[in-house]
Amino acid sequence: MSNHPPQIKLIDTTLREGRQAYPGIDFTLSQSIEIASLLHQLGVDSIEVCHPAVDEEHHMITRAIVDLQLTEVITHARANQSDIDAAYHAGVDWVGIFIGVNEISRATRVQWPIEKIFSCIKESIDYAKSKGLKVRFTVEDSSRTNLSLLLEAYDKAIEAGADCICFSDTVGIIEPHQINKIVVEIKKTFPEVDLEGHFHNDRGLAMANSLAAIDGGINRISCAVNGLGERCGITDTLALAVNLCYKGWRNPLPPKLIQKISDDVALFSNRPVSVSSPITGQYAFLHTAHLHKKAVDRDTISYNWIEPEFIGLQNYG
Ligand code: HCA
Ligand code: CU
Repeated sequence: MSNHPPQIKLIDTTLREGRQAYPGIDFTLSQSIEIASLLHQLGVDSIEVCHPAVDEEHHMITRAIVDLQLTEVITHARANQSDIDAAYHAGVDWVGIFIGVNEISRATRVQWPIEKIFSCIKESIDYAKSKGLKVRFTVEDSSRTNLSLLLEAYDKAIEAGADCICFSDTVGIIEPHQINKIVVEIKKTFPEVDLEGHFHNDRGLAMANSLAAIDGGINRISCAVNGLGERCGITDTLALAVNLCYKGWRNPLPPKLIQKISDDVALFSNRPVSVSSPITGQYAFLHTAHLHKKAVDRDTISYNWIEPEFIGLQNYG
């Protein structure tokens, strides 16, 4: 890696992956607008919203977020024309096209031979590009995909004009040392391309994998407020942003905004944040033992990894 600090883009998918956190979760239009506006104030680089082909509500919310003109908007589409049309009609800048290529995907999802999947990758990206969309191409279940097959799929996508490729740890199975090596390999093969990582938290490793991927050269991380997402969720946008500030890779975040956006998303999703959650948990900077309290009174850094004021907290114990 070069000596320059990495420039990491935060691709917040609270309004797409977060909407999949459990059956029945639903952000209303006004809640979606509120979340998108706060994400913009927080400085995320891209807002991922819905899957417009699903239904009229997804379409309407995507369109409304686009119309706010806050920042780049990306929406989800399967690798077919009608999903891409739905994304296009919602007015987004980017479409995130995803498909799996490994045996598990072929047995349980599309059930096509690999050659047909490859032509589908090419045709769908060609089509999206012909509509003037920017394309992120994700290999679903990248972690359980043999590296040469993964690189072949990315190669087809890049050849067809994909603007970004995405490694997805769909089932949250990869470990930090593994993702680091894979990212190095992908960057060696495609040094110029933007590379995103999407890490699920099933083994509690989403944040560690995100940091290890950044260390390997990835430049975009998919994340969601309060870590919302299917099953155990994905990398938490707020904790990631603070980690990046701590490492000197992002500017400090606007004070108080972190707590506000976390509280709003917790309320709208009906999913309270655990009191011991990093950064946003009520006890993240609380001290109990007498020894700890005394030391913190002398200097807050004695028992904290960062100054609580760094993230705009005034009230802590
Ligand atoms: C999904 C799967 C996905 C896709 C990620 C992406 C995953 O919800 O359909 O498109 O970048 O975890 O692989 O969220
Ligand atoms: Cu996911």
